[in-house]
Amino acid sequence: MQIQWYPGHMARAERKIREETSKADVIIIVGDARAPEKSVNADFYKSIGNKRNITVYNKSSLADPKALERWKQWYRDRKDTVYFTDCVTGEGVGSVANYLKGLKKTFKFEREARAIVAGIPNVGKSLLINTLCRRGSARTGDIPGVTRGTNWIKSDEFYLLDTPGVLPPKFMEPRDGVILASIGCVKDTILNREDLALEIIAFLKDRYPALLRSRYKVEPEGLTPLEAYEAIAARRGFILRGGEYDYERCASTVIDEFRSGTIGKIMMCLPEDLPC
Ligand SMILES: Nc1nc2c(ncn2[C@@H]2O[C@H](COP(=O)(O)OP(=O)(O)OP(=O)(O)O)[C@@H](O)[C@H]2O)c(=O)[nH]1
Ligand SMILES: [Mg+2]
Repeated sequence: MQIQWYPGHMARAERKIREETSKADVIIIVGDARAPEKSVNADFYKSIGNKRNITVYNKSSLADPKALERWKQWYRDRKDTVYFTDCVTGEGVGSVANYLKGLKKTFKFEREARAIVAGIPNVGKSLLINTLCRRGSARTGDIPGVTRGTNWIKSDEFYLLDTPGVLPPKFMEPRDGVILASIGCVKDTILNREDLALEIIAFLKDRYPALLRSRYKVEPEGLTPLEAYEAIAARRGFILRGGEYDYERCASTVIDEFRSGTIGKIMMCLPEDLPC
């Protein structure tokens, strides 16, 4: 599947973040807990220089708990401090708040800690800010590209900068684009939704066949991904007047249900999938 996007507005957003860096004490890099390592634009943060940073993987309630535990162990083994949060359940958000409050004490700031909240699109940066600040100041929404400019949001305890999502100028591996599109970090207008649905079904068939069975009552064993796609369309009655499958409607259903966790909790990649 080919994914292309116009990097102009991403480059502008990167520039804005760079401009604000000197005003901040720390950068909070937000990724998606369903794709650790793959959902952070590591090269960009390295290029900012020596700025203190922490990584927060959000939406942890949508992640496969067993696989998530393996990632947590992987980070513990590497002695990397990584936070896993969920803004809907509130899990882990208090730990990030404590870290920020601790900065003020540790460094004896006379003012509240200031953090830039940055990351790829749609991972929940703005909702994380609202949850941390206990207010609804930052605009949120379930499509990538909701936040357009940078905006400092103040609470009594810290200042947080909301920033637009930034994707890397190119993916390390072609599969990375599919991973990020599957979890909703790439605008749907720049990809083919039917191709994406097929990729999602192939992934589920490979890693989570039980979810295809339980959600769509389709037995994927022995079916190609396309046959499984058509079986889902048939099960759901997505048939056009001439008897053709309604591939488009089926794609929308599969993509939406996958991203929202309606199909089930998933993990897009495991530590052993990383290139050595
Ligand atoms: N289940 C779940 N949904 C979340 C969580 N955090 C955010 N969301 C939802 O994910 C969508 C994106 O959230 P935003 O906060 O707008 O994401 P963003 O990273 O600021 O997105 P851009 O500004 O477009 O880059 C919204 O529909 C949120 O309600 C979370 O922890 N769990
Ligand atoms: Mg936002």
